[in-house]
Amino acid sequence: MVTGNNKTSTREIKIVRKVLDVNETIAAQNRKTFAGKNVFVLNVMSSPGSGKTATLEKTLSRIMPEIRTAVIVGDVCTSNDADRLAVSGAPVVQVNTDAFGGDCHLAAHVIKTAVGNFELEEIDFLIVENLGNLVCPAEFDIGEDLRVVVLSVTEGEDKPIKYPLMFRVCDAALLNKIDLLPYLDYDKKETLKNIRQVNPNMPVFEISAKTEEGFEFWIDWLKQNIKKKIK
Ligand SMILES: Nc1nc2c(ncn2[C@@H]2O[C@H](COP(=O)(O)OP(=O)(O)OP(=O)(O)O)[C@@H](O)[C@H]2O)c(=O)[nH]1
Ligand SMILES: [Mg+2]
Repeated sequence: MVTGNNKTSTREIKIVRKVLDVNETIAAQNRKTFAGKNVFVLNVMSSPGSGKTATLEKTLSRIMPEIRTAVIVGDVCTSNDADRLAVSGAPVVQVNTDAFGGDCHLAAHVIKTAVGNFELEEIDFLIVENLGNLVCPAEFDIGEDLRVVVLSVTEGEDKPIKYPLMFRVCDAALLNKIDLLPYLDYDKKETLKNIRQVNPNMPVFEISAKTEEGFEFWIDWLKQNIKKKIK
């Protein structure tokens, strides 16, 4: 449904465009900075609670200390996720968007500021755990090299076709919580069909962040991508 007069709509669209244009400019600067310092950047996105932090806890334990990794994690409030991820020994910066209006995503300028907390020369790999949201984070380039979406089996089969942009912009999907499959009425084939409808060539890794089933394939793929950039 469209409400309001045309003038209002035009103004709103122009403002949104300007915000995204500014974001693109800063994202390009970030990308240049990361390339200059030889840092590979991963943006992890999903709806709230699908298992981003749990997946990253297990991922960090498999790649560190071989790959020198740092993490930026975004939430509206709390440092819960930073506390969990810091157990790995990786330097972690928590961003709380409550301080600037409760944004539902991490924008490029926020990443630019947060990165100032790290010595980039001492890092090969930067992981960004975005805010739990299947819409906004997909619209904001942060200067990353790789994007993954975590989708848990408890979210239903239709999320890829309800929130197609997220699945269009990501390079891979992690289908998480597969340890719960025996207890659910869940049609995995239908989910995979819906992912393929939006992004036909997207790799899908079926994983459990609880049991670590399927992690070897996800970690191999991730390492291959990191090694393409980091010499
Ligand atoms: N059974 C099962 N539970 C999981 C799995 N992965 C995550 N969980 C649980 O799901 C809940 C949410 O996990 P988180 O890792 O906090 O999810 P998140 O996506 O980081 O959540 P936000 O950062 O709040 O968006 C926790 O209770 C986890 O223990 C899994 O593979 N299997
Ligand atoms: Mg989390």
